[in-house]
Amino acid sequence: MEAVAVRPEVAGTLAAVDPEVETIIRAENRRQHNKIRLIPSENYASQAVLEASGSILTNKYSEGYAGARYYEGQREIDKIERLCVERAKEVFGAEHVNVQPYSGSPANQAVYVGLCAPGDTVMGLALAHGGHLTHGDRVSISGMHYKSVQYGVCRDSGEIDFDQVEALAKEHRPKLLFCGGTAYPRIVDFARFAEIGHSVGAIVIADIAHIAGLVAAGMHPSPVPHVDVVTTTTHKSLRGPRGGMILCRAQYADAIDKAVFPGLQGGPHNSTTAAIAVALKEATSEEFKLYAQQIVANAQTLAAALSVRGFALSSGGTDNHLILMDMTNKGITGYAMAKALDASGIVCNFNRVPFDPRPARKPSGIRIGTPAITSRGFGAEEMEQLAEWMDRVAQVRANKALELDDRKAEYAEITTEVRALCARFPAPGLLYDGGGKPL
Ligand code: DSN
Repeated sequence: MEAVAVRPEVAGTLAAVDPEVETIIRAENRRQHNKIRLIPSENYASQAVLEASGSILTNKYSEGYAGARYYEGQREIDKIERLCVERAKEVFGAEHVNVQPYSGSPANQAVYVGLCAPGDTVMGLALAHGGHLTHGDRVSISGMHYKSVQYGVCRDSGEIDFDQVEALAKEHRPKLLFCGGTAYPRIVDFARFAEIGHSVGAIVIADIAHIAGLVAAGMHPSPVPHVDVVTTTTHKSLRGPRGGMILCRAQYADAIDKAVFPGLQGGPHNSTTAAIAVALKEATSEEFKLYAQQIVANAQTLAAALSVRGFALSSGGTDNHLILMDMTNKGITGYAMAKALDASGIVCNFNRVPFDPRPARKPSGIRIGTPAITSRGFGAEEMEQLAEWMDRVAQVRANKALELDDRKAEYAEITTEVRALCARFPAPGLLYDGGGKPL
């Protein structure tokens, strides 16, 4: 029998079909290996998560929920979604879980759509104090379509100003009270938020996107016993694919599910659902518990090493995976520090610090975190080395006597040292050749 001719662009690998895209992915693979990635919301997903994420489940449409879809052919997809939901319920102890939100912002938007109406009053931590755009910031739909009241942190401690939260809650009686954030280095007192919110009749929502992995591993207190709804992404400290979840009490299940579909979204991304299920399985392992412990240990070691070198840490340190610091006392902006670090092989993001007089595009601070570097095995020794490099970079950037070329030479020297360290720590999920070199 003659072989059936298969069109090469269908049968071929990515490299054969689209070398342009393949080349870019390879370059990003090398970047993720060669750089020290300190953006606290990023990580390295495991090979197993990546496999599920890139699977043929992406070929299927599945509007609706398991057992009640609008398309036929859902036998396997229903199994995947049910498995994912059951694992999420078990990991977080939740009554109901929706695993379909495309990411964290759509998850939060579904809470607004499901649990309040445009024009209602909502409360959240201000973006400039460590909250998220979707917690009521004026440039986000959450601040445009709802009457947003924003609370902040105390100027002296850098911790949530609960007197303000309480006073604003009593004055404005919000329908929704959000807690949690994206640049808050301390334990969030979910019980206190719940007490305040419930005393004024608010539905209380905890956004645990950043700390979901720490909560899963017991390294941060869980909001589930206290609040009504929990939202999260799945790709930060939880180390899954890019996705979102909503956990809620049974009484809100129907409203949340309807808000996600058909309120906001069409078909769920089934390959993502499968990959979330894999990440949740990984999160129950002993190895993951040790990983989460090491994330916090590394962040605290790094915070101490930076403090000793005179860096001004927001709230004085960290309880979690994240450090926020003001570069003003080092004579540079956070923007300048982030660019200088990047030129030295160390990747973070510039960030406003609480009460920052500078604008969001050129703020005073930087935000760093340890989930990704902990995934590749960095420990206490590497944290000391990292603080040393960061100090060198800050000094070089602040030294006005240095010519640009001298500055670049210093950054290049640090980059070489960074690469040498990274070579000793292959990262999960990246592509390497037989000799351990990134492809
Ligand atoms: N972009 C995420 C972060 O970096 O924290 C929040 O959406």
